[in-house]
Amino acid sequence: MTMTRSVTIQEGLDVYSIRKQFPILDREVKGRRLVYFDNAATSQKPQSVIDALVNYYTNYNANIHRGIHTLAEEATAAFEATRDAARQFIHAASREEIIFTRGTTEGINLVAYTWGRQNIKAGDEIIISAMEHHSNIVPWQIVCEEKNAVLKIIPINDEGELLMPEYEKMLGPKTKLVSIVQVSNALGTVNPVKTMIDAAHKAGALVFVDGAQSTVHLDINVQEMDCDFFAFSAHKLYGPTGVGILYGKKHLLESMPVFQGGGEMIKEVTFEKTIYNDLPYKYEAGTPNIADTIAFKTALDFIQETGKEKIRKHEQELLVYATSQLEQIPGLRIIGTAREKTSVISFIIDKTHPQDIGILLDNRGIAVRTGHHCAEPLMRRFGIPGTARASFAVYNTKEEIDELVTGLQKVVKMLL
Ligand code: C6P
Repeated sequence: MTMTRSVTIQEGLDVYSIRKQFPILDREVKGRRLVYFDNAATSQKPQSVIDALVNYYTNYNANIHRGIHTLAEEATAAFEATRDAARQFIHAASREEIIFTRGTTEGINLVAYTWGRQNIKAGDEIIISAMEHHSNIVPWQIVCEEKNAVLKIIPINDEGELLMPEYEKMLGPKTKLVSIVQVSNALGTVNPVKTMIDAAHKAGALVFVDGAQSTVHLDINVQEMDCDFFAFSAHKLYGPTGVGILYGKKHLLESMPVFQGGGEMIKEVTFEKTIYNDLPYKYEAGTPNIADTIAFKTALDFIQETGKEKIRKHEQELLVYATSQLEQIPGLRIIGTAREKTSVISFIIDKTHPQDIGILLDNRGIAVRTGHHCAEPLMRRFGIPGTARASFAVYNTKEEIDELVTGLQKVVKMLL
């Protein structure tokens, strides 16, 4: 793969120098330079994030909030600095509203098992959509089964957009919660969450926003959005795996029962009674993922320094370019053609199984995800077993998209 600076500097974003910050992009796969288009599954990590992990383990590895020795103080300060950075990143009102989790999945489960179990009663309704990830289906199904409540599904059109009039009709006095994905992982659709939240609040329901795919692409302001809960994962934002954030409005987090019991989430324990800790520690039982949480701040710094607006422009250019190129491949159909999309292209090719596409592309060093993308009901809605999905990040280039197109042309020749 040859790259010249003239074609890789787009709209003020120097992709060439950004790529240099990601060591993995230099590796070869099957004898070719890696083309990584599986960013919606997890993004690659810049050297600064890898260095932050090594620095913690090399210089100040210690448990946090417990010790008074120097290492413990340094580790605690670095860990809590990530909470402040995350608060700022999503514009939460206070650091007490920022709960560290293992990821989006744990954030949704935490609210389902605490708020859900406390507040959902027989006959109540929880609304989700046809494009949810399993993480935003199964926890609510569990609550509904347990409480004899009803799970309602907002339908979508063939472009992969929510049918908003249907949603508005569903809202009513029985609606207790709307849990909605802001950006679909399988389609790239950006949902109108602000409008949905306003409508849900008018009906007296709370709203959980699954921000797993949106937080890396869109500006997130939870106060303006007015969502009640918001969850995302660090590993999709150039950060480490095993760390996520659950945001919740303070009064809700205060009123909810605890999730897990153990160290850190308590103020005082006797055999008769335990007094729980204040927010945010109330929901953070046990030793957390200290190293990865600390390194997550470095990932947020990387995004801020690069500039979210620049990143977004670059990714949108890639999306537009890739869409126009892929549309020319005979037999290829894009699944998810919403007017508002992030840089995700799901596609199928006539008479070809998505998995075969994935294997043949991998043979050319190109990583895409294939399958149902943990959104089986969505695949069923489109009547397909799955798709191949190319998802773009800040370090991807048009030249890489050209490689994908060449690879797909070969796939089509070979398989049809
Ligand atoms: N989607 C994908 O390839 P975790 O695994 O907890 O970090 O994130 C779960 C999750 C929740 N909601 C949405 C919309 C998601 O996209 C994901 C993760 C990955 O699409 C892995 S299945």
